[in-house]
Amino acid sequence: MTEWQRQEPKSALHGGPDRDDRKDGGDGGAPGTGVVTKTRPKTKKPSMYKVLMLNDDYTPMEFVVFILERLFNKSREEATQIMLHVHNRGVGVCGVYTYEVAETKATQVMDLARKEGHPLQCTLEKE
Ligand code: TYC
Repeated sequence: MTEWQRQEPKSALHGGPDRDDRKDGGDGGAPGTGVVTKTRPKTKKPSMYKVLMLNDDYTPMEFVVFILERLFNKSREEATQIMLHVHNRGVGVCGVYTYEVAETKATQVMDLARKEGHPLQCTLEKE
């Protein structure tokens, strides 16, 4: 389990780098008479970003399906559904990732498309 997934307070008995084991309460009192306190490190879930694919009139359907299989690990069936959704509705979700992964995927889509002479475009949307 990663740090940001932890829901329960950590036991003071299980020390980490943030452990405060000053048993005198930090007040300089008699040793062994203080209260053991425990602070949790401030951790946050990473923000997630949708990679959105936009429709256009020129990119071949088969190329879009290929991209969804190759870069977004979709099955042929799932890729075809997403492609048709984008074709019919104008925009669709390819996947949801942390920022750097989403940015990289969107760039890879557009680089591959441009190499093949297709105008396919992707954008990111914060969830
Ligand atoms: N509209 C394109 C066509 O008819 C197919 C297409 C689908 C293009 C999805 C882009 O994101 C896209 N050839």
